[in-house]
Amino acid sequence: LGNSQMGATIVDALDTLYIMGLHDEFREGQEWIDKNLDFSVNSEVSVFEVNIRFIGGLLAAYYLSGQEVFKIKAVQLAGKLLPAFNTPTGIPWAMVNLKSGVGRNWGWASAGSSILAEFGTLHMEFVHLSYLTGDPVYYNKVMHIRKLLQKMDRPNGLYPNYLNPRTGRWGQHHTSVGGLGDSFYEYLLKAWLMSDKMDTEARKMYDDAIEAIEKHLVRKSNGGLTFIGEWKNGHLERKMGHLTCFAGGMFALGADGSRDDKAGHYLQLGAEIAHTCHESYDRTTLKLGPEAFKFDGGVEAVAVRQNEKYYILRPEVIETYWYMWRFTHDPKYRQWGWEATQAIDKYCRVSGGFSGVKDVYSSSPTYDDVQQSFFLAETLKYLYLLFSNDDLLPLDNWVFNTEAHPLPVLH
Ligand code: DMJ
Repeated sequence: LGNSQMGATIVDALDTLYIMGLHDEFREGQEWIDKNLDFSVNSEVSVFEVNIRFIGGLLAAYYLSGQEVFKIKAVQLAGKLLPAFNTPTGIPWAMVNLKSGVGRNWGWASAGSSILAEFGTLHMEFVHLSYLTGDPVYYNKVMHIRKLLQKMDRPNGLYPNYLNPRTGRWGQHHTSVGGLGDSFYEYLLKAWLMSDKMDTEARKMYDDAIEAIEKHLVRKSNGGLTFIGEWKNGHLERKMGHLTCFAGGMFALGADGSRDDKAGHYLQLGAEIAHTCHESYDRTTLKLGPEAFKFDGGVEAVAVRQNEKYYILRPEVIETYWYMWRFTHDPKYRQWGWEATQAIDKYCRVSGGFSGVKDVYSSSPTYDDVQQSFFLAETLKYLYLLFSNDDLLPLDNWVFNTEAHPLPVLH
């Protein structure tokens, strides 16, 4: 999140404080933002991360509390991101310097490509920015991205994770519902929901995308666990990331309104993904899920490589429990959420907060000494909602951005 003091944890946690009724702490955060949050810094930031954590966080805080300062800061910050769209195609750079406006991409991303989950996860926030300011510039930027994607051929109907912003061509043919792809699919569905189901173009793109995903990426393991693998140049890698576990909730959220009235099917698919992800937690020593797990050569829902055994306080599995709870009220989802709560409290709590752990299979785990801002924005919020009544942020009126910041449906 850049090399200057941006206060990510304060901004990301604001709406969680508000929802939990921690109003004194919320006011302290507001005061800090009012006095200290300054975006004219010489810092290179990720357009995607700043959008989902800062703009999403500020917009949600504004909608919940009505305090103008949050709206003003969100709009100021969005203005600083706009130079990232100055590319030959209008597909934004991954990174932008907040002061100079100079953008660039990562060299590792298929020879300097932009990433699907990054440029495809701006829509909700940008639509709200145009709605709040009356300035179409934000809306036009994200609709331009959509139009460009619609015109492109997709190998096997799948969206590759990389797109070159200079040439407008796909990079490496790698498709995933986990990292690099994930929230692009989520935002197609949520664009439709957020528009009060008027944006049928987004719904169609979502339906087309998940049909191809189900055909090519969703499989059942020998032990009967449904998983979502990764597609790499025509080959299916039988590995699923913790990040991919959000898809259980997405399938459930998209069940209503699905093509050919397959609501029951998608709710069932959501339940199967939730079950698989719960197994990935249950098969560890700490009862916390690894970053990635395999379904290969007798291995089922277990991490194989040492560098995939960590848990960094991620929310996706709990997010899926919460959506499944809202749609089914099956008590097992609260039970699973409680198991995760106890494990986090037991193994991740440290004197200054909570920390990620390096190996969920070790009985004496070491800490990574980081409390990710999404722990307060997402993990604790979804847990809180899981044990709250459905009338707290009803899904008919609110759509959560990919960082769990609730934005109102635009009726
Ligand atoms: C969060 O910043 C968001 O949920 C994002 O979509 C994916 N990664 C993290 C949480 O794991």
